[in-house]
Amino acid sequence: QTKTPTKVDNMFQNYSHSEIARDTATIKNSVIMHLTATFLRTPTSMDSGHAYLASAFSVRDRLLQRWNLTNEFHDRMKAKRVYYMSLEFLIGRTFDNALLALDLRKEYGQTLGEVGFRLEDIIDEERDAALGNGGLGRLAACYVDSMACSDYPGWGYGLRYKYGMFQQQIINGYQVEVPDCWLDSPNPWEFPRPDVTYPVKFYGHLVRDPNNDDRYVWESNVVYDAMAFDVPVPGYGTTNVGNIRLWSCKTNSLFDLNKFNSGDYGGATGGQVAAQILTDVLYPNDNTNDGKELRLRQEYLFCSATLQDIVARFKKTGRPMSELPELAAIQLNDTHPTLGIPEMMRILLDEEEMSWDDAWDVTTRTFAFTNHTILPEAMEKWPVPMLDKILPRHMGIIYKINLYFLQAVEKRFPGDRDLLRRISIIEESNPQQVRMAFLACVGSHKVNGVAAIHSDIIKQTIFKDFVRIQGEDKFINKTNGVSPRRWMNECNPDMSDLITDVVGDRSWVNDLAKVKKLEERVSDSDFRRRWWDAKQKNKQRLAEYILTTTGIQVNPNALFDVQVKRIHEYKRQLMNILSVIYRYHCLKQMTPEVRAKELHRVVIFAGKAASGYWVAKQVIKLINAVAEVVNADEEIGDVLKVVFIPDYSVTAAEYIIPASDISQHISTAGTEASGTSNMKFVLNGGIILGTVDGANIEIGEEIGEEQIFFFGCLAHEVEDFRHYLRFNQPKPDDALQTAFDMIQRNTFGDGAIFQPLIDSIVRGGDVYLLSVDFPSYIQAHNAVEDAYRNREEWITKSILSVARMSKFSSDRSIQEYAEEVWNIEPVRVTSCSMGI
Ligand code: CJB
Repeated sequence: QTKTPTKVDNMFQNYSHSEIARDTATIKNSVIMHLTATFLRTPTSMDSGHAYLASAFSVRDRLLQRWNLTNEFHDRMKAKRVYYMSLEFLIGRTFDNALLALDLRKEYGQTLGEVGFRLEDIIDEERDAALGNGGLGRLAACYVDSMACSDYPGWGYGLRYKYGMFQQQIINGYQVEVPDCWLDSPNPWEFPRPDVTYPVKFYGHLVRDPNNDDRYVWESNVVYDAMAFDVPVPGYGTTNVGNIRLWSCKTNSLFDLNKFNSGDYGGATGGQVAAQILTDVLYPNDNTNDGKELRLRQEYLFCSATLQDIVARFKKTGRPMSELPELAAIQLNDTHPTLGIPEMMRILLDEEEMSWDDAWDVTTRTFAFTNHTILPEAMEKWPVPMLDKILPRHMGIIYKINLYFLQAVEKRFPGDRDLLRRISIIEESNPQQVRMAFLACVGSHKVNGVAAIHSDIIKQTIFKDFVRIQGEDKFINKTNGVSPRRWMNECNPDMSDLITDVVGDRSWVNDLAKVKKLEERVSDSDFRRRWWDAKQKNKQRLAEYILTTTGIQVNPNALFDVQVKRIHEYKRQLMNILSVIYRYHCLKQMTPEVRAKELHRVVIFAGKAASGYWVAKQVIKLINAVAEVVNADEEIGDVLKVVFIPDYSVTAAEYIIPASDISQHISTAGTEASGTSNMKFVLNGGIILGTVDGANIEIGEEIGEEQIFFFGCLAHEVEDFRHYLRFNQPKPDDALQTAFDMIQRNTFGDGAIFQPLIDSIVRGGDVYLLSVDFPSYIQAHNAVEDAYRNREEWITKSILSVARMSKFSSDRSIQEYAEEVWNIEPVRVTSCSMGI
């Protein structure tokens, strides 16, 4: 269908045809324009902070032009969109990413050079957008990146936390949390949209429609406004620009002038404070649920604003609500946005006046749900009284969803009371609890895990009954992936240039299958040397980073052995540091001559512990205590160094990951749903030392078992070991016992403070099976050393690994979701395909 162009269309067409200016004169003008007009500075008074801001705003202008085109185009094409709902987006920095996507890095480097700055220093001025805890939030960021780069019409939806993930300082070896005031300086990467604001209600009471049992009016005086901020997501190699829409609570209308006039200044602003708190801070919990009322309100504010926005956009098409699933797919990133399901039902029933059955049909065809963990402590449950008080309408809807679901099950499996109790969305505890994973499952047409083993495990455990009731086909696997843009091209320029040489151009960045070509060069000695040199350069860069952040000098020629991730008992950083203690012991036993022949090793840790997670914080203290003693031991010198890099972040990861020789992914089998840093390390030529868990397994399948060091018990053995250890004392082997003894003999300061860590193994049932896996872990370490000593063999492993890793691009994951879950197609935006 074509329509007669209007004047406005013609204007837009001209605008859309205007290509992004690339000449340095224009770029320089735009930087100076922002410097002077946006920041009231002059070129002579420009510092690097303002050089960053002015450059970033000038890049943003170019992105926004494409952003407008993309969204206008998708609207015109009536493209089906996917909405990725996530309480977390761990974006990191955007400037360098945008420069690479727009292919303007060289031009900006030159422009900045002309006014006396190095691009690298300017890039370093940017603060991370750390709106997430760890893997789950970073996955969301990689997924919107892939949607943008693969031309899928998709948006992320999230919250604009005023304080992101806390900054971690290490004081006296302990973690100290400092608020992350990331919005203190101007943020070029967000675009406020005061016109996109929705009211979100809380509390109140319900008035039933006298003519319809399924319809209510929800009356409440507690209404907050959620306002949109759009974060552009640069597509690489395409004009498509994606979007993350983040909600922030607006407080202006909540100022109480009457109270102010009567002198009650606190009261006048009280409403504002209460509202603002909703989007103030990211809960710093990874893989745990602490059930706080404020978190529930956060989740609802997010879901309500998002659903209202999606419905409003759909209604602009003029199509009946029953067709919503043809234009919108909604993916729930874990259970955190599950209230979207009852919220959708509320809108369809109470506002759109649909029947229950029609509304339920639309809802279940629109939503799909990703589970990211089976750890019991992470399962979201909300007490019924709390939900009922805050969201009375939703509680009623959830009851009814549950009632109809249980009735249907009872019909198919008559008389199975135990089955009904097991699958009920309402847990019959005191108080009753709403099981969010079950609600998400019942309200979705597809449920997926994030790696093959994890998807199998959820079918055998939490969703076992649901598989029987709802059919195998509903439960699928979507193995995670990571963005090659950020996690190769951006963070590892030297290796990326090498790959580009082999492939012939840089198209592998959007089509990772092309890295397969590296295999052809595995015997090319010149190529192998350059491959090794690139890794050495990255190690040198990390050594400098370590020196600046910790003051510790490390030798870049040593083996870099890295474990960076959230600190959690199931990830077993404790097992790692205990093995370091044992290594230290062994080194101390050697004569200087023997010791001199030992492989030099730098053991690098980084990661944050949730503020309330005492055990995890003690592990950080132990690592730092060991580091202090080992690093100061002159006898040991460079043979062993231990480093805890503070304040792990996306940006820190971009320094650390390309520099690893070996990285550790050593969760107890069956506990790490997937892991994604394992993929990043291998994509950067590092080798994995890991358990048979999560995506490690599929990585091993892809790259070949010679390229990965596996150890430890298998997932199906875990239950038996745990059962045994509940009733029997664990039997630490000599190595583990030696590590305990050293701690208890106060080798690393007062051993008493670490006794609870030892007790968690010897008295607490050793839930994470450290005593079981320790012997094979030590053996695996020895195998790693032997392999690393053979440099040629090691280089071969490294090249072959990267060559065989294309499965782990998030582009592959997103394509699978698009085809099997969302039913959406790529829509390539070209300026001349505007169809005007
Ligand atoms: N994950 O980061 C989190 N937070 C949670 O609350 C639950 C799970 C992680 O999600 C990643 C992305 O799927 C997984 O790779 C990782 O194994 C899992 O722990």
